[in-house]
Amino acid sequence: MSDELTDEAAYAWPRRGRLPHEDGDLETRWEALRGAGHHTPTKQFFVRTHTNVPRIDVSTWTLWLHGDGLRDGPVAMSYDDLLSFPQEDLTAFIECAGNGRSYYTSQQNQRVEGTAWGLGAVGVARWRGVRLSHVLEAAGITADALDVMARGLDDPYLKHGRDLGRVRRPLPVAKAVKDVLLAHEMNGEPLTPEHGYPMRLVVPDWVGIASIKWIGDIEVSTGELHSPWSTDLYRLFGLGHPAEGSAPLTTMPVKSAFELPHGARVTVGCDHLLTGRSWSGNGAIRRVEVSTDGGSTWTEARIVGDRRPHTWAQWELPWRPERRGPTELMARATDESGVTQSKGQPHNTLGYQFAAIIRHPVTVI
Ligand SMILES: Nc1nc2c(c(=O)[nH]1)N[C@H]1C(S)=C(S)[C@@H](COP(=O)(O)O)O[C@H]1N2
Ligand SMILES: [Mo]
Repeated sequence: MSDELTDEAAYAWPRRGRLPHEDGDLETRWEALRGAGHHTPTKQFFVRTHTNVPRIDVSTWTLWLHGDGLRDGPVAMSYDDLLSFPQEDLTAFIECAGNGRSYYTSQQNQRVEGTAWGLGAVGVARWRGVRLSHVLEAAGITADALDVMARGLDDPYLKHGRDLGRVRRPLPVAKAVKDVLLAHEMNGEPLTPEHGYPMRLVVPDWVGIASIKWIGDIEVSTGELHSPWSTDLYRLFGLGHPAEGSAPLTTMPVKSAFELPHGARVTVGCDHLLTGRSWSGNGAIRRVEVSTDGGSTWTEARIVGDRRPHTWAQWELPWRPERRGPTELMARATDESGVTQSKGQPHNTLGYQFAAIIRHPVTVI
């Protein structure tokens, strides 16, 4: 069995680069991850930016910490101050809350608002930086601090003409001190401008909006903090949800994707190796099953390499299609918490957290 598809026609679509969306966001092409190693190459990592990409000079940049949750008042830390803390590496995915949004429409015939992502608004990188807990301790965080709120240095965000201010979102102190990284490197290089240079938060397992890029300040508060990104956005709205929306979204649910273009053509009677990745904010992936007949029968895929929390599991399954014509590939994963991807996803108006099984059309020729 070769580890390449025998049919090169399956890769007639561009393998490199990213798919641009109307609003300027860039989506990773899943087919380009085949053979790419565990981490998403930085040049292929999706980009989600609300406004602009600020150009920041590290020699004058500081991180400003402030708020009533600091014992001795505001603190400013330079880039070098932050580099003097112990450095840590973390392999973790960042995933937009709206990843998979287009499937509400294409699979469920529902209207949703926001970037029409396929499944490529997720990426895994090796992040290097300092633990936010160390920085907060050094800044004198009080025992009764409840929330922190990081804010970006990108331009204020205008939504339907309303100025929502700079991108910012509260994070409970409990999560902030548990496993959040203040990262300055991505895959062994300084962060690129589009991914948050000089520093960004990496909030493992949570909605991507928590991982604030181009961080400029952090408010530390003994009371609850709010921003439009926790009240009007990144909650579930619509039928079946409270009028004010669900609780602010946190952990990303279990998902799976094939490293193959939608609409790929594969040759009948030949050996193919289906490959893909599954990930969950609720822990490592326990099991992945694949169907090549539109969900009638399922076979367990072989997990290749490690199963770890905060990152995806890679998997493969040999396939020799016996009949010509269109079919649908499906993958469904089960995560450490015991949750398995299911057939449908309850609707929400902003199209967040689509985690149902994706029907991946291919044609056997
Ligand atoms: N300052 C700032 N941080 C931000 C954003 C932004 O627009 N401004 N976008 C957020 C969203 S919605 C996501 S999904 C991730 C995307 O990170 P990436 O562009 O590095 O993939 O960054 C988050 N952090
Ligand atoms: Mo996002």
